[in-house]
Order: sequence, then C-alpha cells, then structure tokens
Amino acid sequence: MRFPTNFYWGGATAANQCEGAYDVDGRGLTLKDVTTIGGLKKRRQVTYLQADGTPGKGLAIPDGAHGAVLPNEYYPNQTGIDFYHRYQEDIALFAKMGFKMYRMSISWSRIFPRGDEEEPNQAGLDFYRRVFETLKAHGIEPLVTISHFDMPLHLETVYGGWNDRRMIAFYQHYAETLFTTYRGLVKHWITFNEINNTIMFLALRSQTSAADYQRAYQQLHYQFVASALVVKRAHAIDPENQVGCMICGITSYPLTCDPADVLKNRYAWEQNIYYCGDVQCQGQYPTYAQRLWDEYQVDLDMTATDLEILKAGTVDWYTFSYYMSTAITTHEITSAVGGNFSIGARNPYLQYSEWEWADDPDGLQYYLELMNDRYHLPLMIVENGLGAKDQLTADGQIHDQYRISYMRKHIQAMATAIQHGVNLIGYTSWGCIDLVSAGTGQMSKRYGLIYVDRQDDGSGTLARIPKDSFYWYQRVIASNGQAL
Ligand code: BGP
Repeated sequence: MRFPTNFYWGGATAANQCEGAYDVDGRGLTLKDVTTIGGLKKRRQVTYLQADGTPGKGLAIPDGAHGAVLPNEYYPNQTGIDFYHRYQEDIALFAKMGFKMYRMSISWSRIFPRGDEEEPNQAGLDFYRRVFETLKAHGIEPLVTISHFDMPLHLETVYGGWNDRRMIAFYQHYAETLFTTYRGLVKHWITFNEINNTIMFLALRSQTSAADYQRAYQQLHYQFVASALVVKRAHAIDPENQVGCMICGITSYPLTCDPADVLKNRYAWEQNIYYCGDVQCQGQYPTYAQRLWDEYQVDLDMTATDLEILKAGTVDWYTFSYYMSTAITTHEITSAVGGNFSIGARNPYLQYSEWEWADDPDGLQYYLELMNDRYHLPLMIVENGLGAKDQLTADGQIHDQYRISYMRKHIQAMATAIQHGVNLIGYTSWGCIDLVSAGTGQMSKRYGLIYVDRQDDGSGTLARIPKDSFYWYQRVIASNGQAL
C-alpha cells in the first residue's frame, strides 16, 4: 500500500455546521441560521420574527425582519458545536491525530454581513486569521471553501441569490478580500462546495417544473463565471494559490444491462457529475450541454464575455466528496432509496447505512480512475465518511468499529487507484469532529473521529471525546496509509 510522500491526510468541516456564534462579532444572518431541525423539505420552511415582532413563516426571511430564535424552536446551526470559541482545542486535537490538512469554510456573512457592502467586517477577518495562525503553529495546511452551503441572507432575500447576475460581483469581491487578507497563510482554495447539487438534487423533488430547471441551470452558469473569475484573481494575487472545483461525487451504475438503462446512466453522469466538472476543468460547456438545455427548455443568459471568462479560469485541481453510489434504470423502480441526499434505485449488491447511503468503496475507485483520465488534474477527496448514531458507553468512550471499517475500505480503494496511476494528492474525512448534519439538520447523524456532547434538542456539555476511530486514524496517518 503506497501513498505519495506529502499526501494530504486530514479532515473537513463547514462553517455553518460547526461554528455556531451566529450573531457574534458583527456576523450577518444566513438562511441556515434560521431554518429549524427536520428533513430537507421541512428545513426550507423558515420560522422568523417579523419586524412587528410576530412570527412569520416562509421560504426565506424578508429583508428587515428580525432573525431571532423563536421560543420553542431550536436552530442547530446557530450554535453548531461552538467551534468559534473552541477552535484552539479542536485544532490541537486535529494535530494530535497528525492532520496535514484541514478543510474548512469561511462564513461569508462574517466577512460581509449583508454581502453587498464595500468594506469587510474586520472582526470576521480577524477570527479566520486566528484560526489560520493556529493551524500554522501546528503545521496543518488549511484548505478553504469560499462558499459552502451558506451566504448572507440579505443576498437571498433582496437579490434572490444566484438567480441574479449581480451575485458574480459580490462573490468576486468577497473572494478577493480573502485572497488579499490571507496571502501567505492560505494557498489551497475551493470556490463552491458540491456545485452540482443544484441540478442533481432536483431529482429529489416530487415535482419539478420547467422554471425550476431554468433557475437551476442559470444559477450554475453565474456560479461558473464567478468561479472562473476568482480562479484568475487568485493566481494574480498570489501565484502560489491553487484553486479547485468541488463536485458531489456519486458513482452511478445502470441497474440492469438493458441498453436503455446503460444509456440513461450515461446521461445521468453527464447531467449530475460531468456537467460542472467539465466546465470548471475544461473551461467550456461540453457538447451534451445543448441536449440538456433543449430537454429542459433552458434558455441561458450567457454572453460571449462569459465564455471567455470560463476559458481563462479553469481550476488547478479536481476535488470531490464521496459517500455512496446509486443505480439508474428506465424500468419501474421497485425499491428506491429514500435517505437524505440519496437518489436512484436500490443496488441489490450493496449494504445501506441507516440513512440509505450505499456503502461502496469500489465505487470510489471507479470514480477516481474515471476522473483521472478525464481531466488529467490532481485529484483530492475532500469529504468521505460514515454518518452513524454513536453511543457513549459506560466507560465514557465511543467504540465506532463500523466507522473504522468504512474508512479502511475506502482508503484501500484509494490505494488501489493510486497503484493504477491515479494522481490522488489528499483525503480529508468529512465531519472529522461531530457537527450538524447538512441534510437532516441533526446532531445525531455523526461522522466525527471526535465525539461532541451535543444532542438533537440542543442539550449537552459540548465536551470533546476522541472516539476509537481517532486513534485508528492517527496510526493510519503516522504510517502514511500502511497501518490500516
Ligand atoms: C455533503 C456536504 C456536507 C455534509 C455531508 C454529509 O453533501 O458537503 O456539508 O454535511 O454531505 O451530509 P449529511 O450531513 O446530510 O449527512
């Protein structure tokens, strides 16, 4: 089992799921701060305090409303695991595990509370400087996601978020502020987390209208342009900057060998996985894009200048998350998967987690080998792990053999891919410390190698306890992937 020297072993988190301190030091609100616990659909229903003090419900908080916590409502992202105040302790634990890299995101609304200001919020910038300096002191390289599932609420309510072209300029200003401020401290960046979710998870809705597709493809186009502009600026501000795309990587198989299933599966790859990666890595829309636009009657606001920008701002490396695979069929699905973020038909050859995520390390090897030859760029797995309900045993420990077994198999798959010539440069396991789950909004779907005493109802001491997987991962890193 050979991993390259200097392989980036580490872990990953996102600001909105772990920081808490949602109204501290001048931070503005994000939609995540005001969505309550529950399933994906339910979470989109926001309960907010209106300007006149009465509760209102809707898809987003209107501008001018007060986003305070309502009585009897628990907003898990507002408190997270309080990383904001405990980052030193947490980073020290990451260092103890031997992390070489820590993937984290910046909360846009800490830097620009409304999102459209000229001047950044100094207290927000100072917080991340302290985090980066702490990482540096421990010899851990930061990998920073500029946008990970959150943005200032003001941009959502006033501009309609990424439906508006003006978002490109706001995002660019935000990203440039980061590149300039943290020059020398951060050189690895990701522009958008799981950018392909916008189109991939339309399949999760019971009904999707032509307008939904129009919006999704248009939002993506603006994000592609924003990402490309920012890649260029990152290089200009510091030639050492490396910027990657980030794709939600779900390997999909045809459920049967019916040629119609095989073709449908290929189209699923194009729509769900390749579409975004191709634009961001190759700097142009692929041939099949027109077929997709025609199929969904999408008519994009896209200029000749946009296309030049895409060409000039291709990413330096390809990063992705990998948790599971899925199966695609044209036949009636007799056994669909129905967990959070999971799509498609049930694969009879695989085991499923409690949230119906298929456990498929071969799918990871398949994905790695495919992307290596498609893009010829360095690859990095920036999320992988097992969400599970951990039990604190009488000895005050968490014996999470199931997580160790999941990670071991996936790291073995990485090793095989590397042996086959794949240029994989790093692995940051998702939710290396327990945090709020993105899909369920709950604490009880835990990924951590470090347990956090915080429960779904918001109770708990927030104490950190290394799990068995912590010590196992420590040995994996110390042996550079030999001791699995
Ligand atoms: C990815 C997201 C993460 C994360 C992870 C696990 O889609 O990038 O933010 O949370 O999935 O998903 P969940 O929390 O729903 O289990």
